[in-house]
Amino acid sequence: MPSPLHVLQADITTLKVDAIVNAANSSLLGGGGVDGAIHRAAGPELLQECRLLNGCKVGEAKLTKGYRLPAKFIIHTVGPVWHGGKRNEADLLASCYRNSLQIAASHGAHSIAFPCISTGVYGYPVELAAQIAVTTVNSTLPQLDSIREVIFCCFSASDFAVYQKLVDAAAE
Ligand code: AR6
Repeated sequence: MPSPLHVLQADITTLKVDAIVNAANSSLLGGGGVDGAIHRAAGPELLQECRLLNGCKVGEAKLTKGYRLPAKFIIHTVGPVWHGGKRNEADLLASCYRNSLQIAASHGAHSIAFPCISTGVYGYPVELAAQIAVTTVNSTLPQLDSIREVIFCCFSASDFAVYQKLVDAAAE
């Protein structure tokens, strides 16, 4: 069976998938990085819907429509800020991936794309974050029948290389 895991170097706002994941902050009212790019591309209706969600805790996920994006849904999750690894960052980051997949599956999504959550402004080392991303997706997918494709959408060539190596190793 072909692996459901794929790695791309792309702007996540351009992907034609059922759901893209946003690396948001707990206000869910927008910000910089991928969050800013998603709000700009989706249009102002996204902020209106986000205002009704009452924010989101670290490690949890909430779903909105995709509005002007090619993606049908946006799943907003809040990654942990990196404090050196001793403040439960790994568990919280794993929860982001698990909860995002679960909410996507509960809305019937077949394909989902993740950015490298927490590895920008929030400072999580990309190698450590990528290991958690790949391991958590691999362990969660068998419980979720609807999801057939998971894309790790990397912005930089160096992030792409990190993920590609891990995904290749996981497929062996
Ligand atoms: N497509 C894909 N990936 C992107 C894009 C894009 N268009 N733009 C940036 N990235 P960050 P965080 C990558 O900082 O660390 C926001 O202000 C980026 O290169 O967006 O979770 C929120 O509101 C990096 O690899 O998210 C929060 O306050 C990855 O996305 C805070 O930043 C994540 O970087 C969240 O910080």
